[in-house]
Amino acid sequence: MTHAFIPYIPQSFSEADILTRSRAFYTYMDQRRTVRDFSDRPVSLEIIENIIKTAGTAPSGAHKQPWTFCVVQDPDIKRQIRIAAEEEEYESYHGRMSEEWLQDLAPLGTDWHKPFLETAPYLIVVFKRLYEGEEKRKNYYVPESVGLAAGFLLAAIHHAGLVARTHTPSPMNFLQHILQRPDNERPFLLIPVGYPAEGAQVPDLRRKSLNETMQLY
Ligand code: IYR
Repeated sequence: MTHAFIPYIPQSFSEADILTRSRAFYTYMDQRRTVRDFSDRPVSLEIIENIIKTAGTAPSGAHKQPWTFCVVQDPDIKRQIRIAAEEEEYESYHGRMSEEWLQDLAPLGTDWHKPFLETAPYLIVVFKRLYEGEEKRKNYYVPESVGLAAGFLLAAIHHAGLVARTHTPSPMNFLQHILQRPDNERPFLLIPVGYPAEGAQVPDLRRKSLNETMQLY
């Protein structure tokens, strides 16, 4: 069975406009920052729904769309997640992470405390889906697909005017249990979303230059 094929309706910008748009989008995306201090200011659910719909426009292996976005707004569930994440993170920062890893993280000032898991109005927990249905139909390129969707999600959050961070408690199977997810799902990323706290600070990072990241052949 093939899909019905329909004409692709191309965008029709002039070349000059394409150049301007590419510059403007870069400048806008370059302002995105991982923010670790959140305000508890509420955000309407419709905004989160639009952001997740945007994430769902990402390409995926065989168009299987192997992702589930769990949106947590319930304070009790957020608290359970914070407690479990901090337990794991405490262990990670006190022995599970190598000296080299801790040294690499030191400039960012992170530690095992994760208050944003309760402060942010929403936690989006991204799950990857390994297979589908009773017959366990396979999904393909799952980490690539879900990684792309998570990238679209972060871009949509920034575009909407909100902030996020990617949190990767390790191990993070507690998310599977707290959110009672089925066997075919595995936690992929935990992304708190909201407004930045007043006076929130970010490290003064420098991004690699084009010379360092692009090779022209
Ligand atoms: N998962 C921990 C540690 C951590 C690891 C990396 I790599 C980071 O870029 C930042 C943090 C945490 O979320 O704090």
